[in-house]
Amino acid sequence: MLLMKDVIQDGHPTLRLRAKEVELPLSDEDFNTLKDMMELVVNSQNEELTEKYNLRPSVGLAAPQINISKKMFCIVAPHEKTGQLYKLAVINPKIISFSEEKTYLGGGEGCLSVDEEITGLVRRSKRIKARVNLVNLETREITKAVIKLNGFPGIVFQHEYDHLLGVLFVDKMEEYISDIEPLQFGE
Ligand code: UDB
Ligand code: ZN
Repeated sequence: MLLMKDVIQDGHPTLRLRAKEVELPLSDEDFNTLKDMMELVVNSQNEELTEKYNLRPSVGLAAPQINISKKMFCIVAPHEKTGQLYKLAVINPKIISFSEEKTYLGGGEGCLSVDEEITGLVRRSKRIKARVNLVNLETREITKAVIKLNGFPGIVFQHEYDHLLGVLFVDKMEEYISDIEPLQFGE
């Protein structure tokens, strides 16, 4: 079982690498890694388990954050408008379009790989379109798809995608943003 101690921190060189493509068909090792990553994120949203294991309530995790420099991540994030939960295990994603229109998380972004006290405002595209391989973690099935995301799941996707490029939110954060509207939760 993965724990927060397995999540490497800013300063570790792996976080700055460009992650490598995952070879398909998926190896048992890579499948198990992705499954373990999803387990950590899901567990981190369970109040009992966050207390028991001292987890930070998380909405996504990329493989480089557990010191595996491969293009994989998982997301478990609610849409701020509909409440719909976006649960994705993704391999070899490629964002093929970023909307011109930008937004940012009003409360700022943090990162499991950055000191808990540090948050910052990060400009993100309002909508993205990505080519992905989606992994069904129950059946091990892989589906190629083109997905469109907006709102909070779109922001999480862009944040995790940046990890695969060796980019952290601290590289992009701005002190003030006043030319675009923030994305707000629960309104
Ligand atoms: C997170 N959680 O998991 F606005 F329902 C962050 C941490 C670093 C604070 C744990 C988070 O943003 N939760 C959240 C925010 C909301 C509404 C809500 C839950 N990450 C994941 C990460 O570091 N992945 O690499 C950081 C997020 C910042 C923006 C997107 C990902
Ligand atoms: Zn992060």
